[in-house]
Amino acid sequence: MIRTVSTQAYPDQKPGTSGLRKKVRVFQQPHYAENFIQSVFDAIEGKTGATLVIGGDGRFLNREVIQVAIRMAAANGFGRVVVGRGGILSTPAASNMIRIREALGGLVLSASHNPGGPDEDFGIKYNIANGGPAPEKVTEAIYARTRDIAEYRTVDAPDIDLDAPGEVQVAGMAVEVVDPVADYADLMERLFDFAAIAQAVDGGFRMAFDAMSAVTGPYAHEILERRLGFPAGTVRNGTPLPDFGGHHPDPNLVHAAELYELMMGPDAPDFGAASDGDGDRNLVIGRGRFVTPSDSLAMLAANAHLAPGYASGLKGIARSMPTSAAADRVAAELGIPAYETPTGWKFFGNLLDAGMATICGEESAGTGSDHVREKDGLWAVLLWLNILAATGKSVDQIAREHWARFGRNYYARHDYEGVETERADALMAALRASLPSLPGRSFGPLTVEAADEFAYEDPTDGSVSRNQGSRVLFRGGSRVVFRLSGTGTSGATLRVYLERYEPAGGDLDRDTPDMLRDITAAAEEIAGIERHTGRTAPDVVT
Ligand code: G16
Repeated sequence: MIRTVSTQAYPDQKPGTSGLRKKVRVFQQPHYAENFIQSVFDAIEGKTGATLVIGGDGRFLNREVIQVAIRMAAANGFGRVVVGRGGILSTPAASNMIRIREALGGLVLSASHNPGGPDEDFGIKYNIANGGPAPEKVTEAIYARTRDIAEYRTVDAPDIDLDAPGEVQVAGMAVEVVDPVADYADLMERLFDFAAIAQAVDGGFRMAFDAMSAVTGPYAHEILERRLGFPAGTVRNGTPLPDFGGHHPDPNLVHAAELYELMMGPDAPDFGAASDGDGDRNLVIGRGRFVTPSDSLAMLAANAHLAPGYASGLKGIARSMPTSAAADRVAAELGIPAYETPTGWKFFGNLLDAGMATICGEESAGTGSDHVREKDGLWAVLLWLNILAATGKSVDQIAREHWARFGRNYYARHDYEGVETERADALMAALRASLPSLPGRSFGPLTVEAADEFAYEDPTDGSVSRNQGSRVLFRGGSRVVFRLSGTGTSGATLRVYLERYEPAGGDLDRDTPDMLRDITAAAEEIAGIERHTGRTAPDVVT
């Protein structure tokens, strides 16, 4: 019954910031997906009889790879596969499913916010038993296996009907097709005060949610419209499409421009939000007020106690290094620890498991908590809704009051996309080499206080991750961080993170580009972006 298929290793299957992400055409090479899935199975122990969760964001190739993965799971000894109906599971819902089904792990098929379709992107990520992305030691073992794989195991069995809920057998392994939404929606209902939000809706509170034709559509319809009573039409682009309707399912001001226009316009509803391809990112905009992801983390942390799930307070707050320090100020005031990790949600898992942190967030539009082990777009939206309902305040009011209390971290990220890899590497190498000489030097009105290459020692297991971005800290709390993205699929993306701290009582409601002008100029001078890349301006500013 089990068939062993000979294969040849591919040299390019190194998982990035979040799993293996490549063009669909790359995944369509013979045995490409099979090699990676077998390498995952070979790198993990305890498969015999275990449960595996499989689901994805519905993008092009999702269903095909799920069928492949089911057959391979049967051949590799799993006892049960739990798969979302239609092949759908948002990333946070997959994380929840792994936890509640006590699965060994899960395959999450997604390239997140990257576009989908035959010429676009696909991805496979392995999550471990805590529901979170595999830590580096696991992804390194997977990568090592991809380098010398010579065969994979599968069974001869027909495709299962992914749209028929219920249980079937595949070569002696049970496959359960489950409702992808219900368990997740129930979890949200336990964490948040749905009655208070529903009452606000009754009182005329209005919102717009853009699901970007991606995975959160069914979740948002169920939670926002059915359970909370927002009128039909609140959820826009709510049907997941294999190519996301040709759009880029990235909830930022560039790709969710329509929502932004609406929220800044005369007929803006009270609250606007969007989520990405796989449902783990969020964008939050109040009427006339955009909230940066870094600020959103800080404001959510400062007000989380208003939601029933967090009424007893937070144990700690964790953020990725390039995320602004706004959350640290909240942690200091709450008297709880603040952690600074490398970019990548996988670094939060140990802190959450150890009960050291409750809320985590990243500048890349990700926020979440210990309810699952992934960032969670709708969770962030619901916590905002809970806070707005409990306080009766607007987003703008919450933001202004927050800055008046903690000061404001003006923040922007400049992305230079599709840069030739060698040029980007040369820029980073030159920058790294220059770091020791920077302290004491001035760039316009700014003087460098410290400059280093960020390294992280995990406080729970002592593992060390080096080369996680170059940071230049200026006197007074401003800084610039440079790193190359680990999620792109063509060339290199240079990310430049700019931050300026303005203390309480200072200029708290100014234009961000104005406030960051000096730092932006210093970043160019320090890294020679134009000299190395030929680019005079970023492609995306978020
Ligand atoms: C992934 C990771 C995040 C990370 C983001 C950007 O998000 O899970 O932790 O912040 O990529 O990473 P990079 O700067 O390396 O491109 P997602 O939503 O793409 O899974």
